[in-house]
Amino acid sequence: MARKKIALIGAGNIGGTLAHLAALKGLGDIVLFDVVEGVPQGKALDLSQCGPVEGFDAKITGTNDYADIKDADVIIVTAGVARKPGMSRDDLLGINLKVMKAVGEGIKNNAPNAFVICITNPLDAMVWALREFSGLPHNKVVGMAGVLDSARFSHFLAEEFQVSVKEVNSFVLGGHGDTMVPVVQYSTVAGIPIPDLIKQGRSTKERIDAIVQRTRSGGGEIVGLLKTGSAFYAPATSGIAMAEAYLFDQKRLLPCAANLTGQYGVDNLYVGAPVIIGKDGVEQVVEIELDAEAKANLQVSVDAVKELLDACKGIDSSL
Ligand code: TXD
Repeated sequence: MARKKIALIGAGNIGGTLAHLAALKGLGDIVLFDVVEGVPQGKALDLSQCGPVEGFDAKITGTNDYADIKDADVIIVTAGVARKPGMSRDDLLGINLKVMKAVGEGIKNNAPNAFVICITNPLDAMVWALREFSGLPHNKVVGMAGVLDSARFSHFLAEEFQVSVKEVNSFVLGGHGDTMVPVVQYSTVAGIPIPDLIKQGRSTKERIDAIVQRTRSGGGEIVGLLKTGSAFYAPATSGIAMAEAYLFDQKRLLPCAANLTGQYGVDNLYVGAPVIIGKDGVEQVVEIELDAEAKANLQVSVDAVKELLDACKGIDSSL
């Protein structure tokens, strides 16, 4: 069987880490695309030279030409610019919208059958715009945020309860940003819901509330420490988990930014929700019963996403 082809649009911090992980995990041949000349080629050569040490034969190439992503099976998009001091949110939206337009057209013309995972911020707006510009079916375009946000939540919970991360299962829903909704009700340690563990005296509501807050500002905490960029190891790992669910038809139930069609009272909007990912991409959006607090928080998050989309439509009249 021919090797799968993984195209990574954006060869920055996350793009490079995605390529490294995809090669180590033997997911297929890898094409790194970027608008900057030399960077994808240089990273591809460096990564190729891991092959003899790690024992992988994946072909890793760098390019500035969309023709090279032809017939890719999976495309992960991290292309864009980060917000710089003095840049308004709308300035950033305008720049990254243009990037999504170019990427969407590149995908439409070269790899219309791919499963596309968008990581670029502001995530919920960019994944929606990328879907619009590429014209791919909604089930084949998905955004990565919930897997990362849940990983952060789970990491903090494992520390709190002093157990292996393997025992922790957690869910973060809604938009990617300050309004995300870590769902305590459905987060468990070895199947035991967090509220029950609080009742048992293993933690307190105040401590869990603090963890929820730390999860919400998890990206900012890392930016504050790094100063020159944002998190990239865990975002890349999370993107790869989604790619694997598709490539290996794993039917994993993962929180992803997916197009909702009435679920959670949301219609035709990309918002973080639990979805099943398998060989057909997003195969199902799973609705879970939320308590009043989570429901209200999700509404705030959905409203924030809607506001972002309205801003996008104001910037690009073709949307
Ligand atoms: O949970 C999440 N979704 C996220 C999102 C978690 C962490 C970071 N998140 C966002 O991912 C972040 O805010 C950025 O929007 C993306 C990529 O983050 P990364 O850390 O990889 O950014 P870099 O290192 O700046 O890389 C971006 C690359 C860089 O090499 C640019 O030259 C390239 O994107 N770029 C382009 N590539 C292709 N096409 C176009 N038009 C283009 N413009 C810039």
